Amino acid sequence: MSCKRLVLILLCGSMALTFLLFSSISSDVPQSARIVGSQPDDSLPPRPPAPLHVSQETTRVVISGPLLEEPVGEVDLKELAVGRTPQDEELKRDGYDKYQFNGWLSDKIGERRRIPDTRHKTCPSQFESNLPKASIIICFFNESPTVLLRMVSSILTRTPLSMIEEILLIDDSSEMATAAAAAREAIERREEWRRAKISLHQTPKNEGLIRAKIFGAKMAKGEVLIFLDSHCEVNQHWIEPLLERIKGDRKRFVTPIIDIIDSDDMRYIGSPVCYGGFDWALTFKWDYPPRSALVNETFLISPLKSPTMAGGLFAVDRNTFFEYGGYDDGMDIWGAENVEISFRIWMCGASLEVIPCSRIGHIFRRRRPYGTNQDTMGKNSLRAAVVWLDEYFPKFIEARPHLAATPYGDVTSRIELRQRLQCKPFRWFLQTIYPSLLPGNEPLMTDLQDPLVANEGKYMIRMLNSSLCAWIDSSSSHISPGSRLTLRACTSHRMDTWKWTMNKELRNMGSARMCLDSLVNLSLMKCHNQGSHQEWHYTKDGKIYSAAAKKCVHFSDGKAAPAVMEYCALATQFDILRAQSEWR
Ligand code: UD2
Ligand code: MN
Repeated sequence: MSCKRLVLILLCGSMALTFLLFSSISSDVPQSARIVGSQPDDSLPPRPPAPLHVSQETTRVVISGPLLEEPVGEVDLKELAVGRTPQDEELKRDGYDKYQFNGWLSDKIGERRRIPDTRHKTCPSQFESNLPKASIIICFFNESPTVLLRMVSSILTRTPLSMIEEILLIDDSSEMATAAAAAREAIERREEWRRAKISLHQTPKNEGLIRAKIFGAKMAKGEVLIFLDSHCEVNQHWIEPLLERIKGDRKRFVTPIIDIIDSDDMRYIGSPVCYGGFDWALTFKWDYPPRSALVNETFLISPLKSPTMAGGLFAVDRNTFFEYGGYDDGMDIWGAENVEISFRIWMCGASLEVIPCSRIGHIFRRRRPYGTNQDTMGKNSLRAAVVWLDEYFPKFIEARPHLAATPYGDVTSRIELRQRLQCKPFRWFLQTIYPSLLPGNEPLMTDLQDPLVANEGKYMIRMLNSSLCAWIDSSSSHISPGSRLTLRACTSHRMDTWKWTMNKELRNMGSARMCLDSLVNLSLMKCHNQGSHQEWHYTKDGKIYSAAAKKCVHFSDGKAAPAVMEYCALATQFDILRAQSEWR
């Protein structure tokens, strides 16, 4: 899923407060998860168990509160991230090797933490009563034990018990036994785990995440199934809006907004509102709503139809899931099942939505730490293409020519499923649900017609006392996400020219859909129209400041190296000049 890099961004603002480890909890934490760098305060009295909210709407007493109380105080991530000994450095490398994220830091954070509430301020806090109960299914393979424990704690802290039927932890026959061992121990020793009916199961052999999810779904008893990746933390009221939408219509598949847990510093960062798309290679991508849609604030809290889903996190009525064909069990390890289920949902008469007021953080990693020697994504997407693309199949082969002769196994039962459900043609899907992929329609240029943007000034960004300007270093004339900000002698070329929009974005004129973004390496990302890491301020002393990153744009080495984010006191100064462009 290439979306992970794109799943851009929003705020983060974590003030360092004291890190409190509840003695009642830490006593059960495996050694590896104990705090090493900072001093846990053992003198704190044990905390009382979380009070349960008892409502008496009916004659029955309904226990509806979460099982654990919100942790007090925030973790000082910066402090924890400091490695003090050579051993720390080795453990850090080891963490990355095993998990492709900072597993060492996760161990130091421990089992519970506060995270910022990233929901829009107008998201509701009152919900319908009698929401259906969910089986939460978490499949894992070689997961970090502390990441998994923290995830389960986040669920126990932010989910009313009355909405949890059970939590199924599915160990997909991991090579490393540590996460399963930590889960087993927690189930044995912790009352909350038993009260939430948490159980651990193992597939007979490593099946890959698709068959592991089917394995979990088949044993689930809840009215609703909720699938989650094993490296998530759920946010305030994440579950209620999902269950409400399913209660309102049993044929809705619903997904939260996937916030970002930074794989290096473990910060929890809100994501902008966006929905799923794809390209002809059947690779998932994120699409952002046009600015015109954002004028109305209710847009940011209303359910949004989404052509595809990212795959990892969604909720659906259990019967609907199976009626609509679950997953294709001929798909291996990783990839494309999310796009396949999305086509199936829409074409066969169900619907798929993003629910902006439900937020779950997920660790997006640069690479997967498993199965990297086989292209299962290729084979899986070929299966999806054969079953669903109809006359558009050649478009897929054009995008993935090397798959033309790849064996993809037997898809008879999936074609029969399509016939049995009387699903609509792919042409209908394109015309009705995802027209931007139709020839002639791409790319979505709605923003360019936006009158706000049209009237905004175009500028050159020149380093103070120099004739060097910031531009986008791109070897071809094509600008792509990830292109870095660099200096060169000022010209009036498009790529040296920036539109500083009303939203305070810096849109590069080489591609007006690309914005300067401070989240990853100070590079260009698709504009998401929602400020945050794409919001830039010009300070009185000539610095270009990102409030989301709390840092400024800096060129440490003149023309030689791309820009980085730096503390503003140390950052480069610029003149902002009106562009004298000879083009329109
Ligand atoms: C995304 C999805 C993921 C899946 C995938 C495409 C999100 C946040 N994640 O990739 O759920 O749809 O796209 O296939 O949208 N796992 C197993 N057995 C294995 C390998 C992995 O159970 O053999 C687990 C793994 O531990 C994790 C989950 O499956 O909990 C998803 O795997 P991932 O995190 O590597 O996938 P991700 O987030 O890159
Ligand atoms: Mn994942």
